[in-house]
Amino acid sequence: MTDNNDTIDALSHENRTFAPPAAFVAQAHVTDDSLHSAARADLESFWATQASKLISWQQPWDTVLEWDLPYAKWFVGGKLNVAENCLDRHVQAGFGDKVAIYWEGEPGDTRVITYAELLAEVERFSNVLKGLGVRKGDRINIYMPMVPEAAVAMLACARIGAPHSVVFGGFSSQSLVDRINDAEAKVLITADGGYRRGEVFPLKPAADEAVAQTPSIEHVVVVKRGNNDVTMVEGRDHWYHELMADAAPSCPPESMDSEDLLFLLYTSGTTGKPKGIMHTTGGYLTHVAYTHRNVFDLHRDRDVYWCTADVGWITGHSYIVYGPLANGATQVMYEGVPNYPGNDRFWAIVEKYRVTIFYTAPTAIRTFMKWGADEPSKHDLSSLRLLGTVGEPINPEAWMWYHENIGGGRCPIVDTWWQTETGGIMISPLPGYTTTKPGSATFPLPGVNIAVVDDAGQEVEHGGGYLTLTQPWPGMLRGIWGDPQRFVDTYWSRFEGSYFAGDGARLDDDGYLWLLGRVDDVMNVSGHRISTTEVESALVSHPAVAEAAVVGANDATTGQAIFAYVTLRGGQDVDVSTLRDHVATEIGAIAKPKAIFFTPDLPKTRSGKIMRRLLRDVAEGRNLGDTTTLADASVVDELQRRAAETSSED
Ligand code: 7RM
Repeated sequence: MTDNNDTIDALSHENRTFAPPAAFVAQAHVTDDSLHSAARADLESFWATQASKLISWQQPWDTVLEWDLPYAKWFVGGKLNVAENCLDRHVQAGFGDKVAIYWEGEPGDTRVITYAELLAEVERFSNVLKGLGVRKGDRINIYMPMVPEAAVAMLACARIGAPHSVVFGGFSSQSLVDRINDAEAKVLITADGGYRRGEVFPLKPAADEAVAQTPSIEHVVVVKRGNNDVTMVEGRDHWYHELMADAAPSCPPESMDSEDLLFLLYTSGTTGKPKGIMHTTGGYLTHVAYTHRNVFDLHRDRDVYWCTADVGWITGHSYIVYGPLANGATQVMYEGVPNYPGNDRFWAIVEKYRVTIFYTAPTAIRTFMKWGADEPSKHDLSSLRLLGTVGEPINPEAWMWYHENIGGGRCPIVDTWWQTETGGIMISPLPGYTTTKPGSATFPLPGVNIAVVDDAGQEVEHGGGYLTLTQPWPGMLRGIWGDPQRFVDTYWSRFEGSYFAGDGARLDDDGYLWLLGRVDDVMNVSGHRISTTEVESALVSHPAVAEAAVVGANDATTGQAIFAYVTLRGGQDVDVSTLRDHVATEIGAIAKPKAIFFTPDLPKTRSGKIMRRLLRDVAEGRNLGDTTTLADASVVDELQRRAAETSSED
């Protein structure tokens, strides 16, 4: 099923165990089986309890769940507003002066924003959007650096019932065009630029390029951050601070149906076209609040939480904006990279704000390992009490390094498995209850039901198979924007009656789950999902390229790295760096291939299918297995020769 069964075997036979430390258990929300047994006894009433305990409803629901596979509706008939849950109710409960966001700019500038201040800003910006003609149901695009205004924009959209579609600031203008046009967004919220690795990266010029090709966009709102030169188009473009200065201060939250669309978030699938994943209101908010509270053991009166994701990804949506704010958390938000001005920036931030809960990606941890344990040891990290990871499998070595060098041996680690589509965490330890094993995401959370199945869909009790979700859950995607058939085909057709996650998984003898990565043509580079087809399309769109095949090869730091094999059109010539830049222009810098090999032919089967396994073997420097099904075996010799002499670039 996967190419690296040896690694997988080694991984899932890891037998060190870590019971929750007594000091942690003594204060934890969850220390026993009670949530699990409640969920097992009655799934719907379990989730209904969470929804009424954690969320404020303007009107109660009539029905907890309507399940017409694969269409779920949660808390049907219930009314609520997400922004009201994240802001107003905390202020009304007397927490207006509590810090919501400690924001740290990359250059070292800071802002401290209380719940009352955040609410005031969101109310004003809600009125700004209304003033630009935005009405309930209109889609809004957001293309921003990691500044508080990104969260303000999302919450203002939620307040007035206008679904947002955030596009990661590292994506190209072409990616922005595709996403805006697919959603037919009316307004684009962006910034002049943001800070990254000590320099301003401009966003507005990319936004301008995009908006030239997006007929639905009527207005562009620009936050001033980078102070870089920008062109403002009269009548279309507006400075955020100017609009805010004139906006009315109060804006009542719109009453939203539990199943109204809250946001779209585009994610890569196995084709060249990203999918607009649809998330709705009541179920999503319940799921992220429940998981944020219990997986991170949030105690809002004393914790300082920090998730290092970008708001452009689902982790930023669920565990920077909606989950933490719904729970009234105090959190750190950081604008820049981990190595500016030095390799210890994250640890300086942990020390400065006395961060207690820290959530990051395995790729970051492996990078910190490379930088050495001296970096964290320059700082007092004793405030930390819980560590989390997300985005890709974490290897036991990285887990142990994190545990020892960041967690000081005292912090439980929650390895959280979930997806853009699941909305929130699905598989994770409960830190006050679950005994962990380094590298295993352990067990499904209470309220989540999974099965590992074989090719025929039969449940596997021990060993490897495909990860499926067997019951609906509140945060689940409700569809793919504009493409209902693709929703059914992608997730609900492979295994009858279950959601297919696209991941391989293995159950060890103790029933622990080991996530093994994607089983489809989706790569995972530094925790970011990138489709092989998307990169291939980008390469082929260059006039010199005839054909391209892209694979994700194992990489010690980034999990996978993108390797591309390219054949050129007759008489054409192009160099590697031009092609890499071309991919960055088409998709974004994160999709730049690490290596590009030019080859006169691609290895194909007799039926014309590109042999990806073989290309991965070449990329990973392995001996090639059976090549007898190849149409032309000499292609392979040539490939290996070229791979051996081409050294990969940065
Ligand atoms: C949250 C997020 C989803 C894909 C998923 C997996 C991989 C995520 C883990 C993981 C092993 C984990 N959303 N993945 N978390 N693999 N262990 N704890 O990352 O939509 O961008 O990606 O990421 O392959 O299908 S995502």
